[in-house]
Amino acid sequence: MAAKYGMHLDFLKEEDTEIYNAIQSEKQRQMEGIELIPSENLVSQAVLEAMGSVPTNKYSEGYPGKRYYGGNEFIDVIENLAIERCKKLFKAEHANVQPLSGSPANMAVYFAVMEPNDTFMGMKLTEGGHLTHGHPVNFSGKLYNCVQYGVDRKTEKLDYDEIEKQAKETKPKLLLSGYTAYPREIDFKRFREIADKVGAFCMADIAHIAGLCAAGVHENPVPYFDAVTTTTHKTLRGPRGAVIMCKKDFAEKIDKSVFPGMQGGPHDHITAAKAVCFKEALQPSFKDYAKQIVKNSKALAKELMDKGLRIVSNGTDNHLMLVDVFKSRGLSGKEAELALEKAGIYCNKNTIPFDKRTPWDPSGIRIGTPVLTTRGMKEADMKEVASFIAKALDSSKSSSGLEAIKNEVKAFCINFPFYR
Ligand code: DSN
Repeated sequence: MAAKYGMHLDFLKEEDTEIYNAIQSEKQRQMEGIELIPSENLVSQAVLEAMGSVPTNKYSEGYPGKRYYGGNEFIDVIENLAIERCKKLFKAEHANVQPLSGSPANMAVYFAVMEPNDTFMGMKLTEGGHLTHGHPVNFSGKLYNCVQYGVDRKTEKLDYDEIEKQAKETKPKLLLSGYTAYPREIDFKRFREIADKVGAFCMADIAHIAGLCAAGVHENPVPYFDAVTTTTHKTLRGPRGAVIMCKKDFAEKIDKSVFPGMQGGPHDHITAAKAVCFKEALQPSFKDYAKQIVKNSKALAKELMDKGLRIVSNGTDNHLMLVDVFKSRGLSGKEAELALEKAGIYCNKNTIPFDKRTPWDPSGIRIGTPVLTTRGMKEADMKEVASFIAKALDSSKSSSGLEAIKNEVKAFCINFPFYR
């Protein structure tokens, strides 16, 4: 089977062999391994080319039609295309495509609608939230009075009645629905209702599930939330970066919060790549891709459960799942991550709800299917992937056993080429 895309690095090869070699080795690692980190993906050649192009040379502080530098005629074309495509894809009233990444995107929204010490509500990091959702070591937990919600101890799923109760008690100025390690579908309508009941600004961070929302596979909160942030490089399959979408009423404040409030010159080559990514996600084939991500994820969860591995909340509705390796195999998340890595299978250690272990060496691992689906794998292939995972976990103490699995993984991956 032929690879889908090539990489053209001829000048780099001539000029800087060390970096060229490291990039080639990284490409080989990506192609020869099973990539299960659910926040990663493989971008198309068109996205790669846009990222490696000359808009990187330009300064363009400001917004289309109102820049602080000359010579932005074509950068305006690029940014306007990115904005219009983003709005179309997510049915957004307004889009800011300049945030450099997810954390600054969240920060820009907080800065636009809250004052220091205001109260906001977000999900606990250890139960599926993100650092920027109010963790004490992060600016969000330091600057604001953070009320953290979690999952129900028994179901390991969100308990919307409990969230409503907490919101009524604490009266947050902003209610955030956002997750990096939550495997279930979100009831965004219920979040909106809760926010309305307590008069909170209603925000979502859909970084992980943006591709699913854009494709209509999961509900898209953009049309009725006040503001929604997302990174562009996860299920959305674009360049590293982020966008903020919001109601027209908040557009000016949020734009000002991004620039001049926080950021300087936008990364125009990345804006170009975001525009390409949105165009790709608007194609009918992207809907099939997003559906297949979820089909693969459900198939993988079932196969792993059949092998006696406990999956948090007993399954998944989206692109990811949490495997309780400590309970199922007596391995810590760190030990499991390392064993899998030695077998050419990549994941990240992750806390599971109510974890008694530390985030540095927790009880679980987080795995997902966006990359495998991009490579063309289907449900039947998840059987193989699950076998490799289980075998590697069971061989965690045997270097030669893990090395042998790595060779099998490589032979399997050759059937799903992507970059030449
Ligand atoms: N680091 C990202 C993730 O892996 O989920 C979130 O920002």
